[in-house]
Amino acid sequence: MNKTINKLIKDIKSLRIQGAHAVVKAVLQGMKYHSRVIPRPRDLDKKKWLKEFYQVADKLAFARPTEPSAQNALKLVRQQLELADRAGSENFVGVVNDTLNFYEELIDSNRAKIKNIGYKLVKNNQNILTHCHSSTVESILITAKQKGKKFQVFADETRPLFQGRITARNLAKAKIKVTQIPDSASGFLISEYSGKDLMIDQIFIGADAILPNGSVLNKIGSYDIAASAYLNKVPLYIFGNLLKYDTDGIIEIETRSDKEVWPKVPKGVKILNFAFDVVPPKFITGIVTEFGIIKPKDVKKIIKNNYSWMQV
Ligand code: RUB
Repeated sequence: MNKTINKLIKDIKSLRIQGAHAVVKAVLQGMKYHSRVIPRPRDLDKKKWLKEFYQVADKLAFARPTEPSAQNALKLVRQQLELADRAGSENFVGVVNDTLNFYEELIDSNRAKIKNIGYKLVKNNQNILTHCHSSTVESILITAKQKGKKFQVFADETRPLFQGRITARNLAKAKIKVTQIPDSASGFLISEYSGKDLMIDQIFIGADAILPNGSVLNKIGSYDIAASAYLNKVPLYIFGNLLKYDTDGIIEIETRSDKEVWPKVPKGVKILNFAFDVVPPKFITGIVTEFGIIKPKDVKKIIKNNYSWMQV
């Protein structure tokens, strides 16, 4: 495989590129680049070109298995290539690039819509808890700050790879009052036992995958936070565009290397290192999407009305 693509896949797998948004953007760049470096279909047999393209495109789209947004991009490209092929076109490179540019513009415009809707949820003097590093949540909080809202954020560390530090650092840079807490402190802060000053008013987390039944996959630890939120009647909002929809609802939850948890694990100790977990619909107050703040039960219908191509 080409060196550039190899490096890209390595960066995605190692989390040098992390978060669904950054991952899908990198995958789109990789697919476009690859379509340009394989010899043109007229020099190569068309079938051979497609085979070469899909071999690498698949690897890119599934570099993180729990990222349907990247996989949906490939689905759309596949549909467009099939149409072009049937119409006798040889301009496969053009089709790949146009389709992925369209998809990328959709991601960007969805993000702008979510930002506009989302920052209004932030109220003055609130304590907001977030988990891991979601660039979508981060953009909401920064926008709220820019709009003059006064609030503070508690960001958990997110072991084992500490993506919560990225969040804390970026929010501090944006002059948002931010406190980093160990993951094990989240439940306590969500509960009333933490006291009036510390108790969390709202929880904002991102999404990697949104399933047909309205449940959401996000960084491991989301379930615990969501369950505490439900128990204490603290609103939990998920921020994510519906291109993260997983049509099958049986998406694989990525498990990662033992070494991330304990580099020199003693003999006889087993490690279990899930990258993500599932937040069930009943724990979710609302999913902030490009189509507004929706209820989990409405996800499927909204996909059918707006992104019907996903289900083909
Ligand atoms: C990151 C994570 C983020 C979502 C959404 O996990 O769970 O909450 O990907 O991110 P990891 P975004 O660090 O394992 O990639 O809002 O940027 O799409």
